[in-house]
Amino acid sequence: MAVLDKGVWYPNKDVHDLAKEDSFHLPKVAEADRYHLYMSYACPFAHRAYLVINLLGLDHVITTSSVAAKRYEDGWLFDHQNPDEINGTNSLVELYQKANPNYSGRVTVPVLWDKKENSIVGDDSSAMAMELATNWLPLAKNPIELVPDNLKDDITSLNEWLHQHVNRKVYHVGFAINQPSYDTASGELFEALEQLNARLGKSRFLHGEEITLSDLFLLPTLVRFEAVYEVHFKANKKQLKSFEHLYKYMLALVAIAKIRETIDLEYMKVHYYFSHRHINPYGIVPAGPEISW
Ligand SMILES: N[C@@H](CCC(=O)N[C@@H](CS)C(=O)NCC(=O)O)C(=O)O
Repeated sequence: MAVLDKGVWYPNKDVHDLAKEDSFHLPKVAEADRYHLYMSYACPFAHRAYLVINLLGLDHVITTSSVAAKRYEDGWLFDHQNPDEINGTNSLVELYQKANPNYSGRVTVPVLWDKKENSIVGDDSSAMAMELATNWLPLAKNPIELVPDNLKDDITSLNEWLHQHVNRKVYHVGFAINQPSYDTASGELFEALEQLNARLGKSRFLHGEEITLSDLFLLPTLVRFEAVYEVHFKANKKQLKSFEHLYKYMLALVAIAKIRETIDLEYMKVHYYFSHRHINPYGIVPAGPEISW
């Protein structure tokens, strides 16, 4: 793990070794032309916030940009293709240091940047996606109610379940360092996928016939599955394609143009295979698989 400790970068220090961990507070009020979302096309957590912005048509009020695909010991970087046009920094570490020179904690995407206060106001994707989908709805060009009042509690609890059993679980499978932990994580992940497949056999989306925020939590993991998780993370107890309802559901979602344009499979592959040298020592990026969607 890599962290900043009182403003100093440690590429190999664990967050649990920090004396304090700083957090940020999301703005209470939506405001146009004030915030910028730093994300990575590879990150399934950042993808949640990016999906909400793009699908709801909030892109005219919040600008977004990605960090570079290749990650080294310095953490997330910016480059010519993916520059930091807001602050002109070279890395996300620099951005966190600029926001708080004494910051302690992980340096992660997504980051919501306040251009007025010159500071970070959020780095928790769950809270950020919920905030954007609700408080920002009046500013949306395409105001889909992703969190209807009567479903808010169900959506919040399913999002948490998806986070633990699916979104993070693939990392437990991929980063397992012994056979029993791999077996356990893989068993739990595929059990969760079975449950979701059964659920989607009964309704079009996770909470019924309309898309909700929970679908935007599940989708980021599904779209990375074939290109990355099945091979790089050995999450191949079964192929995603064999989950009939889950796969059809993914295809229906990626057929929506505003969703499809948030997905960059080539970038994802470069990020994961090149950057995780502990599980892919030579950083070779595979040629396949061919993905037709
Ligand atoms: N708090 C975060 C965690 C997001 C996260 O884990 N992002 C990963 C990329 S997928 C990251 O930036 N990791 C860098 C690190 O942990 O040093 C969230 O928004 O859910």
